[in-house]
Amino acid sequence: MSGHLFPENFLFGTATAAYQVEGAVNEDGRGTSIWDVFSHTPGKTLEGQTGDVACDHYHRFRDDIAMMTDLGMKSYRFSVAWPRIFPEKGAFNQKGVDFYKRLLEELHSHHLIPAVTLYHWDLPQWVEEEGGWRSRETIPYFVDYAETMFRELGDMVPLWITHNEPWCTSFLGHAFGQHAPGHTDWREALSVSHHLLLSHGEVVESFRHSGQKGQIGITLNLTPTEAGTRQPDDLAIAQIVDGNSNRWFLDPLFHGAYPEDMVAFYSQTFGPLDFIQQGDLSKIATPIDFLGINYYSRNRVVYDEKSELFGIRMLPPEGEPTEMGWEVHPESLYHLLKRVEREYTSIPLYITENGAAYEDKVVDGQVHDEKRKEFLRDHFLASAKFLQEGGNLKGYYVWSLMDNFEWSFGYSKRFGIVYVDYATQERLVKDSAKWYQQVIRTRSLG
Ligand code: IFM
Repeated sequence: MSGHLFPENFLFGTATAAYQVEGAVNEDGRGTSIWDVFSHTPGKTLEGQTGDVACDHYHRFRDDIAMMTDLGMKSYRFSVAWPRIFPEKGAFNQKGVDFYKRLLEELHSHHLIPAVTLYHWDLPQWVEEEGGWRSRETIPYFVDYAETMFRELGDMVPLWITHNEPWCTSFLGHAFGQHAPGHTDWREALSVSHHLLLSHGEVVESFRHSGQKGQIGITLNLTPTEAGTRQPDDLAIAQIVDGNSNRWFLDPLFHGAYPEDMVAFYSQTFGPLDFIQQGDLSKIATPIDFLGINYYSRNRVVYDEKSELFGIRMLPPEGEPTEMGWEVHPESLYHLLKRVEREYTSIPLYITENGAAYEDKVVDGQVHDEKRKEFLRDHFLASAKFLQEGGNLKGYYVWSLMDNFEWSFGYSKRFGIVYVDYATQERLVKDSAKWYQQVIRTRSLG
């Protein structure tokens, strides 16, 4: 393909999240989040690493924005740390809001368009102590926080994202125990997924009533799932995995109903889903302005009666995986975008995250991250194909602007297109960032 692959107003950017980059966990009145508690609990993260300092973005955001500007970025996706705004129950913290005002003003002065995520996993600990996302009572707290943000920052934010990857909050956090708060109860995880979706719907409703000018959507991590063979058992298990990863979120948001096969499967396995109340589904399906998609890899699965996870066995990746062990499969991004368009919605789509962790080496002050460049090129090509076929894709955020705290993996996985030396906080622009700069400038892939 040659010429301009991306339209002139295409939003090229990078993404980060508060707990992964900000640091400054005890500054300006920030309260404790579930990730502070989790990462400080022995055995929960690699070598006990925490986000206490992270990339020190809280203090270095001006330099980081200057760097994004030099790289020609059009947009920056970041998240607000809820515990900076409401550190304790009923306590509003103006200093927390002021930080995000400074950040937004700096972005505006550099003509960078902000995309702001309200919830990227750092629940205030006081909310967790009242039952966290397991409790329906958390929804009004989230609505209150969101309304505060709309009021305080609304003039400066054109794109709002309610939740980032509710699958992770629900299942990594409450079924697999790998994320905060580290629970291992599937029934709980299902109630969490419902409360997250419902809180999303209520926040969208409230956003509409507020008369805000911006747009609002949600970001899902979607993982295309294929059966390893055409055997009925394998096809059936692939259907369940697809139901859990993708349809459990897409169906209620766009069709106003949970998928029937999954409702049957979950209620047979875990008992009645009585946390779903009359009227909830229509709230969840409140129309949104765009859908954010985070895409990293695909799943291939087979049925294995020995597997304790409902008979699911994941097949190993084909080809060389990334440092996360994830298969590299750009074709699945194209098929995923087509599926969302065919089965769910024609509203604008954004790839709100895509990227790869690879082991990076600094040689003479340079990082020649060929694999990441190739990964990004192939995924950009897949999305360009979707665009050329008339797909409604409006932007693409590479995960991540810079290396950062990769949750339970600590600092061991580097996703950045900018390298961070954690000892000095020095930033080094990797080759992939220089390549991305050319992509943005030429709107083609060279
Ligand atoms: O680092 C995470 C991010 O917080 C959410 N999406 C996936 C990324 C890579 O694992």
